[in-house]
Parts: sequence; structure tokens; C-alpha cells
Amino acid sequence: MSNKILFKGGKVVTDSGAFKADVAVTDEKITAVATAIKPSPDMQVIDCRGKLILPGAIDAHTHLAMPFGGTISTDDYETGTRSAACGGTTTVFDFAMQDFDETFPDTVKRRDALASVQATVDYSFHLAVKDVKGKLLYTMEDAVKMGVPSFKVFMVYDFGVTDGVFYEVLDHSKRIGALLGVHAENNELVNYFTNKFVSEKKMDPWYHYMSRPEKVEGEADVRAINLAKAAGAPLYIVHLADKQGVDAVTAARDEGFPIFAETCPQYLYFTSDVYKRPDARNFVCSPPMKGKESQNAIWDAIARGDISTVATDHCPFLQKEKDWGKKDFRLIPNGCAGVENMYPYMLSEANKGRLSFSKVVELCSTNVAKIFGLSYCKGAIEAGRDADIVVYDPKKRFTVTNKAMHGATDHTIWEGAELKGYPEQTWSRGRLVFKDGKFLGKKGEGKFIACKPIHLKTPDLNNI
Ligand code: DUC
Ligand code: ZN
Ligand code: ZN
Repeated sequence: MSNKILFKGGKVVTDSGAFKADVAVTDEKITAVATAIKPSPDMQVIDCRGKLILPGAIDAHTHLAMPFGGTISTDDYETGTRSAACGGTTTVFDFAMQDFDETFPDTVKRRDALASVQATVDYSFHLAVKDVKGKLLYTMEDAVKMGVPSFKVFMVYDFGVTDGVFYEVLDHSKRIGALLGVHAENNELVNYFTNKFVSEKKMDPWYHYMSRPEKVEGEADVRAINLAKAAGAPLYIVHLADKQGVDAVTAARDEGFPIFAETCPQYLYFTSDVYKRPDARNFVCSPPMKGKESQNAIWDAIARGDISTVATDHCPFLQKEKDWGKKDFRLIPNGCAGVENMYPYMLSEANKGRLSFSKVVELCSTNVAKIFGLSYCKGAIEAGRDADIVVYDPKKRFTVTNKAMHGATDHTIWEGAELKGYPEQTWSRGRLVFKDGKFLGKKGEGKFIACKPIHLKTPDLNNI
């Protein structure tokens, strides 16, 4: 027998507006969105009066159980997706890191062996490129056929790529229906500043920021965009955090190039001042939070439509691991938890009037689905899409504490943040996975979502 649910009396939010409507679900799918749907006797009715009905967020950027910084990020596919569900996120993209000499399909299989038994909500992958020597480059198309058409290169870290490899992968991506993302920071400058500060015995966490300031990211953003233009390929800049980069993205989009940028809630809420706090090490991530001018530029770019998505870069580490670098910023594992905080924070900003609820849906769900080839099943409250639904209470007040979070981490940079409104229920393909602060899902119930090939030719996402 099929499972029928009716979300009744709420206000549905899409990327273009909000309207009163009921939402009918049968099993895993939304079957109708209309005013005054009459409940049939076999329907479970969810009273949504006074509530917003939103598509589940799709977090385009997480690092789950990732070996990094001398350890492994704290959340695995189970605890990371549990935390996601409890913040209204119903799909996560994880970065599957290629090993040297490994084909891309093998990377996907290696990570999916873990994710498929652990995930509590749906997931997909981006492939982080380390090695495209010889035939490995050509295994990218095999990954596209498996439903993983997005790749990412790093311009920093010991596994970062040269500009030549970056160009080669861009050039190849556009031929095979793939989209390349980039972590843009100038590696040479990071090394130069790091060595300089270490030789001057300036090693507290403030110098993490000082070794990767605005110009370090800005130069790499500009170079990455130039390489994409030269290759005639689309580009997705992950975790954009600086004004120079925002300006370069805006200019390229104005010229008609398919350049897309993602930012993260931590860059919208915190500035580099956090690196002066006694707990500064907990905020160490790369790129670091920047100054107020960059933060304002990011918010302005969101309003103009030049930043297309918001994602978390969720990459948590335990307090004892963060503590390794109290006196030497080089030893702090880079990354922070955020997967449970993104949608609540962005929606709270909407509720406080900084942007519209529709804009949040666009940034955190609809555009992510459009860019990464998931619009056929995710990213909107619409008949035919998966029943990934958040019932949001705009009246609830919520103060973030780590105790109330559902991941495996023992601290949060969001501790004490005061939110206006909070998700009350999260449904993942018609299953209730979160209600009134409690996780109700199960390990293994999330499934891999295959993405369609990606062919982005202009900055305009309206026709996808
Ligand atoms: N930056 C982080 O802060 N963590 C994970 C990877 C990255 O690039
Ligand atoms: Zn990164
Ligand atoms: Zn990242």
C-alpha cells in the first residue's frame, strides 16, 4: 500500500515567490501542489498552518570522513547526514578525493561503499582531482556516466594542481558534460607568508588569516577565471570569500561567461576578527574569514545574483585536534562544522529581512540542483520531484548550542548565534527524518543521487 501525506494550510516557497498551497505526497514523490487539496481517508495530514513549506536544502560542499590535516574530519556519512537532516538539508554533496593512480570511477566506488550503508539522507559526489596523468584524464567521462559530472581542483595544498593541469581539466570537462570547481588560493603566496611569519615567530591563529589574506584568494580567483575563459569552459568557484574575487566573478558574468560562485554562511556571519578571539583556532578554515569590506561585497553579490549558491564547506574536527595548533597555526586542521546551521541561518536572515525566503531557496536548493544536474528530482516543491520537504516555523526562536546539534563534533563556531525561525520537520523522500529537535531517520536510508551531465554555456540558470 502506498504512503500518502498531505501538507495542509502552509505557504509554499519557491525560488520565485511564495503562495498558500497544499502539497500532496505519495511514497517518495510530490504528486500535487494546489490550493485546498481535499484529504482522502488514506492520507496522513500534516497541519502546516502558520508554517512555510520549503524544499530541503542541498549542501553542495561537504567533506565527510575526509583524511586531512593529520586526522580525519569528525563527521562520517552517518553523523554528517544526520546533522544535515536536523538542519533541513536533505541532500549533501561530498568531495570524493581521488588517490594518486586511481581512476575516477574507482574513487566513486570506494567512497560510495561507505556512504551507501551510512547515509541517512540522500547524497551525491564531486570528484576532487589529484592525478590526470596518462589515461586517468579519460576516466572522467566514466564518472560522468555514473552520475558524477562535477570535479574540483585545488590550487593549494600538497595535492593542488599546476595551472597547466587546471587548464587541461577545464578543457576536457567542457567536452564531456562536466563542470569543474576550484578552491582558489595562491599557493606560492600562502607558502611565502607562512614561512615569513614562522621565521618571525608569529604563529598564533591570527597568522593563519595573515598568511591567506584577501589578495591571496583574490589573485587565484582572477587567474582561475582567466583560465576558464581561455579554455572556453564553465567554472564553479567554491567558498568565495573575498571582494576581489566577487568583482572578478561579476565582471566575467557581465561579459557572458558561465562563471558561478558559491559562498558559505561563515563568510556572511563572521569576519577575520574571529582570529583575535581566545578560541580563534576553532575558526581556522581555508579560505579564512575576511574583513568587513569583503563580507559586504559577498552580500551585495547575493542580492545582484552574482553568487549562485550557498554551501557549507562542512569539515569538522574535534576540539583536541584544533588544540594542536594553539601555538602554531600550521598544525590546526582546517575546517569547521556547518551542515546543520546553513539553512536555519540563511532562513533566519530572511526572516529578519536581509533577503527574501525565495532567495534562500534559490541559493541553498534550486540553483544547486540546476547547476549540478539534479533538477529532475530535487530543488523545488513541485509535482514530480522528490518529497524532500522542510516545514519551517518562522516564529520559533533558537539559540545555537553544540549540545542541540546532531553531528559528532564537540564544539561549534555558531555557539550562541540567535536565529529567528527554525525548521520544525524535515522529510526526506517522504520519510520524516527530523521533528521538534529530534532525529528520526535511519542509517542507510539515504541513497546516491545520480546527476545528469552538465552543459552550462551562459551565466543564466533560468532555462534549466
Ligand atoms: N578547507 C578547509 O577549511 N577544510 C577542508 C578543505 C579546505 O579546502
Ligand atoms: Zn576548499
Ligand atoms: Zn571544501
